[in-house]
Amino acid sequence: MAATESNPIILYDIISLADPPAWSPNVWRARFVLNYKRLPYKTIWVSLPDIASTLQSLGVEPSPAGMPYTLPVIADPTASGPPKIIRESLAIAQYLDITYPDIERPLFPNGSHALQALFLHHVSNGILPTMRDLIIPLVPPILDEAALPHFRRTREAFLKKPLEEARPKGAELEEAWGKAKEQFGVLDSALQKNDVRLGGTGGNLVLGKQPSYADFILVAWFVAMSKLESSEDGNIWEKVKGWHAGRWERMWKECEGFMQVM
Ligand SMILES: N[C@@H](CCC(=O)N[C@@H](CS)C(=O)NCC(=O)O)C(=O)O
Repeated sequence: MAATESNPIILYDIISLADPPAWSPNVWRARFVLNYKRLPYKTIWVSLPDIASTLQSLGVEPSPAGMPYTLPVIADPTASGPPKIIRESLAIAQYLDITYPDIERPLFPNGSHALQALFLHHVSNGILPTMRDLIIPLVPPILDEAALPHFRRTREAFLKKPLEEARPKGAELEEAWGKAKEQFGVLDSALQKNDVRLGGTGGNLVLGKQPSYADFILVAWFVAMSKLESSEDGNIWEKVKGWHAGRWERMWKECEGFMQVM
């Protein structure tokens, strides 16, 4: 609990050619948390192929599952001794919420942990699998040159296809968007239960009017989508934001106050 304006938390983020350079949806989750909790922080920008060496220099061990070194990572200064290094977006959110309690702005308000876990589960396992072929092939134009070979190698191994062939076309493209919209529809039906006519609080967020981590995990993806363009679909966020009577655009607007890039 030692971060101050002059000794801020360091957020390691992935650089891009976008303006501002923050594009990684997983890092946006951590950025939303830092901004929402009004914590002093500073970004260190890292090119994708330099993530491993940067994290090794901080003493981070390779992850046993998935990619060995990923961002976000934060370094939280301590009163004496080395900073505390935290990896993984959810662990960072939980750590910051506990280490820097802010009764006005809890990320996980009492009683909402299970609901938020279910929301995160659906975003990760319902929505994202339907979006990956639509999104990943669109990332190269926003990457710095040094990152391109790394991105191609790792993503083609994951997609099991050349990037140029991974995005669906024609009727398959329409079908892919339909599947993605269906998964968003599951969240839309749940969020409709916040309606005042059903006894809810109203509002455009998962917990109604009170922001929480669940909003940030979804809007982090919207921010990433807003940086991506396709010749068939135009800007990806522009396509998604009007779905479900504009619900997602309203959610974005509620989170706009927490989008600073420090
Ligand atoms: N489970 C991790 C996933 C993080 C992740 O996949 N980050 C990506 C960027 S969005 C990354 O750092 N990739 C490194 C690479 O591509 O080498 C988290 O939630 O923090």
